[in-house]
Amino acid sequence: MAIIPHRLPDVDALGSADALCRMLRASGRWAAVHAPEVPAIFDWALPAEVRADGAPPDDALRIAIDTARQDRLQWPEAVSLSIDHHEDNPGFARVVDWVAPAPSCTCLLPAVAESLGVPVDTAVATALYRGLVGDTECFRVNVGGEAFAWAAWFAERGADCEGTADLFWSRSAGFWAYLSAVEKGARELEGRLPVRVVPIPAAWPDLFDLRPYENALLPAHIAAPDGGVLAILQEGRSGVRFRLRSRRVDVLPLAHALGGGGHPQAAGVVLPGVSLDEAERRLRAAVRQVQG
Ligand SMILES: [Mn+2]
Repeated sequence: MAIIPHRLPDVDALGSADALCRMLRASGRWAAVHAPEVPAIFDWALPAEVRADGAPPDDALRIAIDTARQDRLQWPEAVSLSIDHHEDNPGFARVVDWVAPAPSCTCLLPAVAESLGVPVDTAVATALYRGLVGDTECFRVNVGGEAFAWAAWFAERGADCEGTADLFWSRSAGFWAYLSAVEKGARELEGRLPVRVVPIPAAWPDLFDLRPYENALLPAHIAAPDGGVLAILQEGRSGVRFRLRSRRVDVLPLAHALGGGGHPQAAGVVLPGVSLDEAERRLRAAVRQVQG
């Protein structure tokens, strides 16, 4: 079985893939994760022993993980099964789509272990816990009783919470300097839907010598405006990545207007080939569209 996460995979996608692979192997099946794209900052989230090189074998059953749309998969051909927690997943698997709302995709996997009749060992519990920490941005978004209950469940099964805390929580001097520079560049868009725009030039993460995962934690440190949306526009080598966050406003309509998706409190999109200025123009147009 070939497990395929989405492009630009995050810790939830990689942790879900890692855990699912271990469960399938424990049940006596051949399984591997086919993820040619793993960002260097998340290399720790997908151990070498579950990775496979190249395309999935022709006779492998393909399983999509943590992915809302088929064309977002690292291998975008048809899949037989799909396991995902995104509310806006339309269902694209040939055989079974298992799409259920959950704080992270890893929260769906204990049920898979149960149906396969395999235990959740410490390696699996750690991968599941890491996915939950990643998708809730260290228990700050999509968080509540359900997320805490899963955290407790993973911890009870031996998840390495301390090690995970080190991976996610340590901050370098460069990070604080980066955050300070990022804050200075923030602007407010006035309107019925207040939007705080935070543009970040491509050179900055290297300039400030960020550590693994620090950039991904950025949204947790920047406040959204009252009753409004935080929009972080991060310039990369090939375009601009939008991260949209809010505590009280559903950001999905705005994400959809930009061609993206995600969750009501945390959504995003990557627009290839656009500059920061163009990204901001597109954001303003999308805001006008959702304000009606
Ligand atoms: Mn996820």
